[in-house]
Amino acid sequence: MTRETFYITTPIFYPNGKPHIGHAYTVIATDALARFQRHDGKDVFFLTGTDEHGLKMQQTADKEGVSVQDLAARNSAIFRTMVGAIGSSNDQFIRTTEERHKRAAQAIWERMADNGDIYIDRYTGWYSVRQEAYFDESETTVGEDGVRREPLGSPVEWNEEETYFFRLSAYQDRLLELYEKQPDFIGPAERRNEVASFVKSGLKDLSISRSTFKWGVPVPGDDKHVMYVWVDALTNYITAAGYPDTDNAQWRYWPADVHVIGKDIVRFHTVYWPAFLMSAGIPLPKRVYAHGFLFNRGEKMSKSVGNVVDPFALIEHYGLDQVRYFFLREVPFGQDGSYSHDAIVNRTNADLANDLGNLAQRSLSMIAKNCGGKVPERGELAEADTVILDRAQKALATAREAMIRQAIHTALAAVFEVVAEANRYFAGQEPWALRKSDPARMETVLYTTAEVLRRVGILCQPYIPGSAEKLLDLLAVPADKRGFADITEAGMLQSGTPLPAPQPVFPRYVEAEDKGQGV
Ligand code: ME8
Repeated sequence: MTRETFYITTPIFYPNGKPHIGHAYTVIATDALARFQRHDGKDVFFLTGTDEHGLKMQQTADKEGVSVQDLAARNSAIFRTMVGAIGSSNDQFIRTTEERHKRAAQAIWERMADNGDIYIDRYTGWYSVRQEAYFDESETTVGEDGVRREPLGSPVEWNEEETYFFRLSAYQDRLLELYEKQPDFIGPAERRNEVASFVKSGLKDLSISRSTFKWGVPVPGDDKHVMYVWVDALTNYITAAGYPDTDNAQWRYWPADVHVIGKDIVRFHTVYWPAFLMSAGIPLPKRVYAHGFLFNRGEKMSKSVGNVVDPFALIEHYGLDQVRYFFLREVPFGQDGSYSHDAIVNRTNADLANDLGNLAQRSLSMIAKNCGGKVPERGELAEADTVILDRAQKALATAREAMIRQAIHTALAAVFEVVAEANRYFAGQEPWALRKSDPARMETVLYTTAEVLRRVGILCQPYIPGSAEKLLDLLAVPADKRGFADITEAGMLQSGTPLPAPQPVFPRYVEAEDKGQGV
């Protein structure tokens, strides 16, 4: 039987500098979404990578006195290491300087040209190198320092050259129809409204080539020009799916189920990208989801303020699953969020060390001491037992519904509500008191707790994969019995199965002089 496919992407990042926590955040969240669908039995393809062309890359290389190829290779390697360090389960890491990508970008260009949507003309206008985007004069303002800036604050410079244009204006109606007929195409809903009103206000044709520098994919048939970096960048999503070889098995993943992006690049993904695809006759992605921005103690991260957080340092300091858990649980996905040392410590100590960690530690040590280190005997289940077991089962349905609309925090909250409830169950049943009065009942209570932990462990895998694995190992759950499909009666723990010696799963974060006040 062929499994349902699920294709999910992150943006590809500019390797003009080192990765920061904002990049790591996007990858962590996308990884949780990808892992969720894998555990749910889908044939998942998860893509991330680096966007290596464009003027910004060229200018950074010139400033650093290195070749742009070397700059791209050096920083792309750091992004790749960062992606590994945050536990990303991406299936590919694409670089836009790869040969296969040049082929795909030239192929989509040719399809758009064949469709009559590309023409050459003179371009005059304002360009922001930082955004790699053109702005209408009416969108720019001149500051007190005499510098003209675009709405997000980066300087723009006057640009005048002969370029190729894409007939974006011809797609206005089809784009509006897309947002109307497929309301899920853009999430969250407020982003869809912004995009729709932008498109309604009128679309101009888009300049899609540059001839003043060489660092890009050559325009087919005119190598005086390189493609505008966004034409090439967006195409990465189909390159990795095998384009233009659409009879290749890899093409089964296209169209993508969701492009996860930050809110800064919504216009590129929901206006330009679908218009390019419509022009080239390629199916559109099913959804684009824009998350919010992270702020350091409420302040915007910026190199000049000096509060850009290095993801490697954060993981080193707090632990990988602690960092993943914090960002996924604390920040409602789609909204802006803030982080600080205290918030990370409070959240992870309360939920991971106290709630989940203590429950696992207390119940598993009791089992080791009182049940011969084996899964306890399951006697007849009382109502309290079935209630908590059912809750753990129902959390799966809640998580499924939430994850398909990228409400990661809602899914995770549902799992941790079960943990809180299981703590109340454990305290209320007092298995330590039953040890003498009713040992059979004690075994059933410990069995139920262990089975709830098995379900919670399976459900936690997308978010805190390392710790979930540790927990499932402590419960002797076989590696091939950890899918969501195993959260059933049939998958329940078998009484008498030997268990390994219990170990703590989540260390508590303790303030130490030498650890400092953190990152
Ligand atoms: O835009 N908070 O690359 P980029 C949260 N190459 N997320 C943040 C963030 C923050 N403070 N800062 C950055 C590009 N991000 C293009 C994309 S895609 C075909 C081409 C994340 O290196 C967020 O996902 O500037 C944002 O969209 C992305 O990094 C921008 O990365």
